[in-house]
Amino acid sequence: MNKALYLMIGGFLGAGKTTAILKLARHLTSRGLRVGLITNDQSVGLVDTAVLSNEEFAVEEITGGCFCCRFNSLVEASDRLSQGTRPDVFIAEPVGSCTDLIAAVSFPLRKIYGDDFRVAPLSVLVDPVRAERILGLQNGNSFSPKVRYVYGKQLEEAEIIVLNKCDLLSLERQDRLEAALRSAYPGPEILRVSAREGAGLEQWLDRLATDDALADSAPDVDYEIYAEGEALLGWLNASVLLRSETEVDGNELLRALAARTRQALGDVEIAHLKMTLTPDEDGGDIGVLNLVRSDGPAELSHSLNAPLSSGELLLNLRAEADPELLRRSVLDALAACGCQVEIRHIENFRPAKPQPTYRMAHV
Ligand SMILES: Nc1nc2c(ncn2[C@@H]2O[C@H](COP(=O)(O)OP(=O)(O)OP(=O)(O)O)[C@@H](O)[C@H]2O)c(=O)[nH]1
Ligand SMILES: [Mg+2]
Repeated sequence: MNKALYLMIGGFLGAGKTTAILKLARHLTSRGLRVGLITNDQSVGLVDTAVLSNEEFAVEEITGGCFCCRFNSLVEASDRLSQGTRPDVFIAEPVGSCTDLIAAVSFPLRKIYGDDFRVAPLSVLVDPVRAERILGLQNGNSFSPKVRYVYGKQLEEAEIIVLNKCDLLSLERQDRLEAALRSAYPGPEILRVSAREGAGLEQWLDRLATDDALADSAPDVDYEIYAEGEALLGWLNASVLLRSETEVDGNELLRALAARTRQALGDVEIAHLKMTLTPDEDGGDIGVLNLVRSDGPAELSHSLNAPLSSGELLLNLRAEADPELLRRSVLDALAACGCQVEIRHIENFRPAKPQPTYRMAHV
């Protein structure tokens, strides 16, 4: 029996992992392969799961901690997918504030489950505008040093750096950013893609399908700094029922919620605000809004086709701020949205210190 291919698509919050996974999954399906997707978060109510399930791919989610800290859940999720769809290719999206994936996930998978899976090189996606700011190539809001430590560690352990969203940058800016990345992180190959436009995906997928994981040792990570950096990011997940006497434009509703949340957060740096709105009435329609930095545009990556009178809103917010401020900002925005609001679940917290199930510095 052929081994299943295991792809892990990492990268910081908002880099475009879910978008890329969706596109890769479509490519693989069109090549006649079965795919199984695995999402991950510290808490429940995941926008990513809603987005990926909407396309009817088999999706398992791991909540309550990252892959590293819930390694056995990752393997169980893969088993469940195997029993159902029997995927030829698994694609796993780790939490965007997570690092040390080589030591805590890739190596244990290779060492313990090497007979079941062929583990592909770890791809780390990069949002170019975020990266330009972190590398000092452009001015603009960014994160504090310990959050940037986590960001840097993600790139240091990358086996392939995937410069995503190239549609946003001129060729000149792409060249400058690639040179800066190459100088700071000389090891990995750098690919340029636009997950949204589909550019460069075939080439990336070919690399993933043909190359085995390359690393034989993992970078050192200072878990104290990593834990502090991750905990500087406030986390909020909410699941809300919205109802209105008259039909409303769900796309405008999402835009208004994003605008009010951003305004209430003041000068806090947003890592990712993402929402889905799923109407009760209609099968298959979904609205998805993303905001990946405080001064960035709020983007409807998926628009609703028709107005709605009731639906479920999932809202996930990650920003460098006190989680209580996140909660107040989101509740204020909901209170002003003009709909009846029934909160089914809301949770705000700082991620706990990561404690990996395994940590193998070498394989
Ligand atoms: N312009 C452009 N936008 C993109 C591209 N890929 C993703 N995006 C946008 O980036 C935003 C974030 O995308 P996601 O795929 O949700 O990012 P993510 O890395 O999964 O985010 P987290 O799961 O929160 O870490 C969305 O608005 C996407 O539409 C791209 O190639 N070009
Ligand atoms: Mg995602």
